[in-house]
Amino acid sequence: MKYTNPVIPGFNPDPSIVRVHKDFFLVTSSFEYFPGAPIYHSNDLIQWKLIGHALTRPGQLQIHTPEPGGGVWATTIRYHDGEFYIIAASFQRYRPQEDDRVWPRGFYVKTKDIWNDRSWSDPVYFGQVGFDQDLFWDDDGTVYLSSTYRKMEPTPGAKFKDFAIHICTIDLATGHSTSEPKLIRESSSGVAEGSHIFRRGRYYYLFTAEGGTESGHCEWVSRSEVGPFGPWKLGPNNPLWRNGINGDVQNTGHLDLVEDEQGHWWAVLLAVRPVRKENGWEDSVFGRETFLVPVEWENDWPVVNAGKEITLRSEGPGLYEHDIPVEWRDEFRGPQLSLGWYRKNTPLSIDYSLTERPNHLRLYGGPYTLSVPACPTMLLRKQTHRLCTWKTKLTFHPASEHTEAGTVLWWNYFTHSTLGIRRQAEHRILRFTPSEGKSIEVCVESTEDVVLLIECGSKYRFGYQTSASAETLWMGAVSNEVATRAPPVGAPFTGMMLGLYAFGDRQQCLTPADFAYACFE
Ligand code: 6LW
Repeated sequence: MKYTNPVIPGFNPDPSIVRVHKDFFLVTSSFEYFPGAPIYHSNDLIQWKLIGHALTRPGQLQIHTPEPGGGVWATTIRYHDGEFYIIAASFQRYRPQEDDRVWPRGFYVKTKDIWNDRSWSDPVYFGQVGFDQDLFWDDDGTVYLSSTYRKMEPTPGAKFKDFAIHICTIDLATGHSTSEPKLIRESSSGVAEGSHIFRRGRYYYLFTAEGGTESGHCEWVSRSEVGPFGPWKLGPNNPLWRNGINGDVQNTGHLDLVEDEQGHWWAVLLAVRPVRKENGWEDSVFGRETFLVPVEWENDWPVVNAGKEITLRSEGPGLYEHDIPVEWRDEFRGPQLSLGWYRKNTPLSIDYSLTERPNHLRLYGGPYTLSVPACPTMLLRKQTHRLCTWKTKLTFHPASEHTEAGTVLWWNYFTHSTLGIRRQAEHRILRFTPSEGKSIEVCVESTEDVVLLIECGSKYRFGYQTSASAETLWMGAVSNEVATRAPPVGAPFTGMMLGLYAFGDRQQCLTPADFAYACFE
């Protein structure tokens, strides 16, 4: 039956999935955002609901001045013996050329109660460096850790990174290695990563994401009759499928597998939805999203999506059409912030309240502007639909000229556009600051609240309403191309977010910013 991809729209890359009875749980990478490792739940693989995060405490995740694309990479979720495990690595910097010897060590957190955010353990770090880690429990109880890092002896003349899959056994309680790491997969593309190991019948399977996460992205499979150390034999049809650079779905790869209760197999994977423009392709504003495709087995080899290119309309047994509504609204009825709001970085202090002014989100702007690598007072949500309007209503009466509060279109700390209220001498002004080009100001003398809007589509248009003008007054726009500029350092691994902020420049904002609601329409 037909269904629509992506099944989890908005920036949700590197999906990993597990089933426990009738419940599917899926985790995606969160990069520089906090809380980390979002967990989604579904009973039918089509309707997914965010149920919490595995990394909610500063004791589990310290991200302070990351480059864009730093933070939590490729999470894996597994279930063993009544406990859920989420495995991750956290990068402060993204510099593929940097010294491998100081790469992060991956870690796992675990819980018996996946429905309770707070129940996840402190991290247990692995004994070796790497990223895209996977844990595999063999029938005899041995636990294998596979991870990606650069080969100790790179191929002479290799152009690219020589990212390769290494495996060792570990002591689960301590994370310590109990065997020498063995290289089990390197790719002629120079990049093998995102390993996942499974057992099905008499074979072990090793899935690897290859060719890098951009246009060369693809997925390979090997199998072994002996065990996770190999020998591994490559499948007859690698890569398992290939999406070109001319379709509505591109850069596909990094898959994880699950079997449903009826015995059907499925893969979740990442892909991007670029937008066709007259003279070529525009980058995706969403970043890399979570797609779902059926898997069949032929001669004990997996056939993903019948070996065909992955499209926005897909077909699979038992699935159905479901439109994910664009409408979403938060009226800050407290006392807890609802799920799906993210901070950039691990916050250093609690700088908001949902109780001080009832039915409002009150932000006490901290001393960092949005353009520095540190943690600003800013709450963000992922853009999931191309055509939508983001809207909020703000009360803010700044006493200082060095403070501002408003709404933001957020790509990273180099590229973001804001519409915010400031003070300029005796005037209260609204300033639109596009990520490139000159800012524009208007006076909003009245003491009233201001409604701020960002209309999303083929460009992002910024406007406002006051009670003096119920009509929207548009202040300017940024093109999608400008809004998604690649950062000068780091990597464009994330997707567009929209949010609320308040800041002082090197000083705290002494008057609070109160938001009455935030919504997508
Ligand atoms: C992910 C790795 C990758 O960990 O991108 O290019 C990283 N490679 O597989 C972030 O998604």
